[in-house]
Amino acid sequence: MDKQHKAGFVNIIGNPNVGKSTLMNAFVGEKLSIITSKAQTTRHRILGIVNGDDFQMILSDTPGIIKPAYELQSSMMDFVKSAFEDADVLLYMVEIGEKALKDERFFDRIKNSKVPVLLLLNKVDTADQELLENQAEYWQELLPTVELHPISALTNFNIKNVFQRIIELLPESPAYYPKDQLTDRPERFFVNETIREKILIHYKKEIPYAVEIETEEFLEDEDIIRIRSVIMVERDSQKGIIIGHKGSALKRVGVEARKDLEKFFGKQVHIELYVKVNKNWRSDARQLRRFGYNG
Ligand code: GDP
Ligand code: K
Ligand code: MG
Repeated sequence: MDKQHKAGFVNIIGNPNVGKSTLMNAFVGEKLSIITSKAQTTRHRILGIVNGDDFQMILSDTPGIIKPAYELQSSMMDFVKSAFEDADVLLYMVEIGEKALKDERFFDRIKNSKVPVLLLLNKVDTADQELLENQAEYWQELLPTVELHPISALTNFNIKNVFQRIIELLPESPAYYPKDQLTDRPERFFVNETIREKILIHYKKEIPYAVEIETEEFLEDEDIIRIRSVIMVERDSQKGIIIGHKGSALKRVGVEARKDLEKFFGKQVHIELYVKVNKNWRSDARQLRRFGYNG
């Protein structure tokens, strides 16, 4: 091998629903991050790792840029802050039609970033040529020093070029993780996120934001994985809604999560779900840490 090995951390930031998870998945080529049409799905810092013979790209999909309103969200802001600190390349993603943030501090951060920033204008598949040109001009005027790339994470438009450009920008470094490792999160985390995705799809919006999931058991046998997960809610009334009439709603979550997990692990999965009331998990800082928000 003549070429030097490159490796580094690539952080994707941007508002909810601009397509960060979709881009990460396009890069990684595996469904490691949770994608839904509702905002604020990705509350954790998830890493996907893309390996080549002479590179390793470690991607993190940070939550959206959200103003701190209560503790959970301020913990999310910490992730956004750290995106500027531990990245080797920063991807600032915006979507067609999006107006720039009014937050001057954020814009100054982008302009003064010591880390190279690529501005990714996503969802160009939804725009005609004129709109695309307008949008590109708009962003280029706001951030003249930042390299702009129009992309479509969904249809893979310009994804290869951006990928190559990121590799160019990565520093020379040995790999940080073993090359056969797809994610640094344990299987339980993936189980939790899969269950949470089903809850996001099937319940009205106040429910998903009131739940937290913990997988208490993950036992892998030769041909079956046995999983037991608890869905934590804040109130008894929410418990009732989650369970549904004669358990039908909870059953649907379990069946759909099982199907996804069987696909992902390539094995038969048995999943047992139950619901527990745990008042105020949201504002309890210790609880937040336990669920992984602070580290
Ligand atoms: P995130 O919140 O930034 O992680 O956004 P997601 O990746 O979850 O995407 C939010 C929604 O936008 C989903 O419905 C995606 O399918 C959709 N989306 C993402 N990228 C594109 C794109 O390039 N074109 C179109 N038309 N939709 C996209
Ligand atoms: K989302
Ligand atoms: Mg996301």
